Amino acid sequence: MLVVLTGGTGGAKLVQGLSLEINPEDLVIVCNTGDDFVLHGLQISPDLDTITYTLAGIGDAERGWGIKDDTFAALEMLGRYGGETWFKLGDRDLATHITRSRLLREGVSLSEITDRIRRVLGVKATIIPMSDDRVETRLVTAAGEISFQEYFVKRHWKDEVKEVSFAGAERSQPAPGVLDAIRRAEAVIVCPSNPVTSIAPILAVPGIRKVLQATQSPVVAISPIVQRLALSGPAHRLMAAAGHEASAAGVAKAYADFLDTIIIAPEDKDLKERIEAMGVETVVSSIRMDSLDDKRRVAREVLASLK
Ligand code: FO1
Repeated sequence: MLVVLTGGTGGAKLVQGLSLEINPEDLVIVCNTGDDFVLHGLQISPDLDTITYTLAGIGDAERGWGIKDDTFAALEMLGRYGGETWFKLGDRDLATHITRSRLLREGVSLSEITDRIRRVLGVKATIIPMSDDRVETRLVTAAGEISFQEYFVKRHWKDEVKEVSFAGAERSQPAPGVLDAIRRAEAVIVCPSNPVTSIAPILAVPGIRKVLQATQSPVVAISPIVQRLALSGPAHRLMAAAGHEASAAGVAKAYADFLDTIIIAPEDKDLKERIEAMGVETVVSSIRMDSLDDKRRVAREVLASLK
């Protein structure tokens, strides 16, 4: 069994590749929920949904989020009522948020709801939120403190970020099964997700970092940064805000206390020596995942690095 730590879009590409290269029943995916928020009175969990829809084969691969061929009639009507329309919730996607919100109100945990949704959608891999408790990624900007989705979607990651924090993390507990899965895993894979807003929230849940440090099994990460730029999104800017160098070496350093191997892009091969001096084995390989073939090839590269 392999454990995968992931956020949404970037991580979903590797998760999809892995699910096609090994038996998906052997995958336990621990997913960031720091991006979760409430909109229209509904509990939205973007990363859980992106991973679930991708593995169910209904995700919109081009956008990287939502359901393919979804329509937006409800959103248009919500706008007419004066509701917020900056976060594009599709009609079919809304059914997921309505169901999740109803079950949460009935007292069902987020991890149980996530498991029910993935089973209904025919996903064979196990998907677990990092925690059933509310942990919220907050960003301090010149415009004040805002949530991740306000920063990312509403304000198009234009603000300069001074600080990133995870409200509620210190009181949170890992969701049932997370620590045990990491302890029993043959290997742990850290996806090429944003180290600051996708992976750091997972690591901020008490206990998770400690079991990663303690495991004897290999832990491998794929750099989400190539030549100081994120493969997608604002990871390079947020790395600097969180006090890390915005490079594959900065990613290796952020994870060095539990990481055995990092896979970096050929453009960054000059960083290999510096990263290996941190005690992290460095594999140089193409890590861009634009096509399904790329996703499978990177997945095979990750699996080969575990041997
Ligand atoms: N990202 C956007 O850039 N714009 C959107 O309107 C948007 C809507 C959306 C709806 C449902 C969902 O599950 C995800 C959605 N995302 C959207 C993606 C999301 O904001 C981010 O990709 C993740 O939170 C980052 O991992």
